Amino acid sequence: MEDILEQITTCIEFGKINKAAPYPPNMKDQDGADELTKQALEQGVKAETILKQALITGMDRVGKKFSEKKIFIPQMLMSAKAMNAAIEHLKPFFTSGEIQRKGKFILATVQGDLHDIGKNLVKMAIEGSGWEVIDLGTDVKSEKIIASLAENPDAKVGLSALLTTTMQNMKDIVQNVKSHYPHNEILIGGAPVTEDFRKQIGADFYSPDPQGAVAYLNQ
Ligand code: B1M
Repeated sequence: MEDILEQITTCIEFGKINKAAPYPPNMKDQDGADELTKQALEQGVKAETILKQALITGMDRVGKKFSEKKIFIPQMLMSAKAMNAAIEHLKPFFTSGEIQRKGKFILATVQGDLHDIGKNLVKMAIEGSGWEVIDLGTDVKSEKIIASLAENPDAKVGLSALLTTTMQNMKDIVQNVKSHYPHNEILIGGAPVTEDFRKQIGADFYSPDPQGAVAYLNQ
């Protein structure tokens, strides 16, 4: 069992999606996260064990290397795709409740902003660490977040902004959401966002990268 879990972890770490995928070249023609996850389930390995001991471990390695600038966005996207391929096999177990999620995380790119690559990376990392992510998409107004919180009152909220102009919208959203839900934590990020800005607008946590957000949520 240890062996197949380590093989899956390696696939996530290096972005090997499936056997047909040519990337990474040194793993050509080998089974990827897709086939190995299916095989592990067929061998009777529990879905939760695969999630925690293989997938999350792989994503932790990816996040660490990304933070240390040993890998970059393209590699991280390949790992995210490999993770998605594996997660597809685990979905029925999430739905049945066999795998317990750590909590819910509402994620959005703020009003006026259409950039979603960073948000999607944050989504992958947080989902990969065992949280249920409610992705509200891009150009999201505070009303939509408040409506989502009404349905998911224990959820934490994550906001992404890429434009200096939409940072103002981030401020308005944080203040509006906090006026309705003062106890729900709000995490913020995005290229122009800083720790100083977080303090100014009253958000709870700022992270420059997805891994920091994961570490904060899991602490
Ligand atoms: Co636009 N764009 N763009 N763009 N774009 C930037 C951001 C810009 C810096 C380019 C430039 O001028 N050098 C500039 C902003 C300038 C400014 O505000 N100071 C800019 C502009 C001006 C614009 C338009 C206004 C251009 C125009 O139409 N005149 C327009 C705006 C549209 C809109 O949003 N309303 C626009 C449009 C676009 C495209 C649609 C073409 C495309 C977006 C496609 C998409 O996202 N689906 C695009 C792109 C690709 C970029 C650049 C080139 C790349 C952005 C990106 O994806 N980076 C960008 C220049 C650049 O950054 N080099 C640029 C990679 C991504 C992984 O990084 O999102 O920062 P990032 O996410 C990081 C971290 O910030 C963090 O994790 C991620 C991984 O480390 N993070 C979080 C992000 N969110 C987080 C949340 C967290 C925690 C961490 O907790 C919740």
